[in-house]
Amino acid sequence: EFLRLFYAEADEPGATAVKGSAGRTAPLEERLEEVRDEIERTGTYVHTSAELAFGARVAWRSSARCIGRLYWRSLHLRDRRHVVAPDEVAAECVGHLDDATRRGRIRSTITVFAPDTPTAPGPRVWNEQLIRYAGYRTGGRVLGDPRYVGFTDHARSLGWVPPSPMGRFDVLPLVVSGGGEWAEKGPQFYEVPPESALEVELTHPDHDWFAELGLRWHALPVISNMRLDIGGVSYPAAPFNGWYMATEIGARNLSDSERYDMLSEVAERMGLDTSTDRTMWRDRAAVELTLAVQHSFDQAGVSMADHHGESQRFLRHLEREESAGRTCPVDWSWIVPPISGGLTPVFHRYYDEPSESGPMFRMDPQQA
Ligand code: HEM
Ligand code: NRG
Repeated sequence: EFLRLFYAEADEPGATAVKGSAGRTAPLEERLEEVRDEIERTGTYVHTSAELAFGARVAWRSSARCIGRLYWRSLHLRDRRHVVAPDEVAAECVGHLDDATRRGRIRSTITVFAPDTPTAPGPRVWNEQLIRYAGYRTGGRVLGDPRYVGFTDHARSLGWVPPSPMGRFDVLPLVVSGGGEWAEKGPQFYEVPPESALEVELTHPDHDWFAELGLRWHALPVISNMRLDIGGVSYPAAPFNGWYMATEIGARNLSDSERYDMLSEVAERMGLDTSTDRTMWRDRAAVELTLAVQHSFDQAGVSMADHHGESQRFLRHLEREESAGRTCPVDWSWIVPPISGGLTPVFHRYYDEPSESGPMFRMDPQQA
């Protein structure tokens, strides 16, 4: 099914970008024969680099929760299928950060490590994202990101020592287990070099006091705990990134009561009446927080989408997919932004339901 899709789309006009630079490809029937034969002999088969790049791009195109899919053809592939040793996996993850960040001119990038095979598992990255902040339980409260209290404990049990003094934005180490012969060894931790984790300090365009909150966020969202499945081959480690949309940080990570929970502090600094929900102090604070995120990233020259522009681009993507004769799976509850939903065009319609076939990213039950 995958190979037929690859060959069908590679023959479409404008598809050279999809096919990659591998040049001449064997005709479909020849390739199918070759793959059947390889599976007979080895129990699996090896994708050509053009197939891998296409598969990764189609996995992005199929991600029903992603609003950023218009540029799915531009995903940059780092083919690291030969890498299984944990030291090298960690080094390549840092290489990914450097290649993708480009001092703020972010490039959508995926690094694909060795797949699972019938004889050996591929390597694994246990972090949810390559850059995340530690959470420390201190008495009844949490310092840092409460979402990562469990992961932080795990890293410490492996020997990781937090910075002293501990802070609200301490970058967690990478936790990696190797593939192949390394698989037995169990996970090891690796510090992320500070110069590879670009961060933006948050300020507000109108409120000078905002900087005093001491908030910041990392520039690059690199999801590293999703498995990439292409044509029956499963890649357990395939970290990928695009860039942030401001609402993800402003209206969720810094606002959610289970995360940094900043709304009441922001509202109080704004001088709002927080004694009743009916003053809508939460709503007003969430907008200002998101505005501060957008403003700060823009000032720092770090790529970032806004929910209005990205919603429009997403509808263009839907039109294009329709013109290409494809359905586009969409999960409404993830696509509609967490603030001002009804002010964006993605709110006001229904979509095709997500399907479970073709290349895709999926949450690993072991890591979910
Ligand atoms: C989810 C935006 C690039 C795959 C999302 C979400 C947003 C988003 C806002 C929802 C996140 C949430 O609510 O927590 C963007 C933007 C991109 C981009 C602005 C800029 C280029 C990519 C790329 C890939 C990708 C390059 C893969 C190659 C996904 C997947 C999810 C997702 C798999 C669902 C994650 C989950 O289930 O937790 N994206 N994205 N996105 N995106 Fe994108
Ligand atoms: N909300 C998460 C990130 C999820 C994916 N978002 C992206 N992906 N923009 C957070 O860290 O806030 N991407 O590949 O660009």
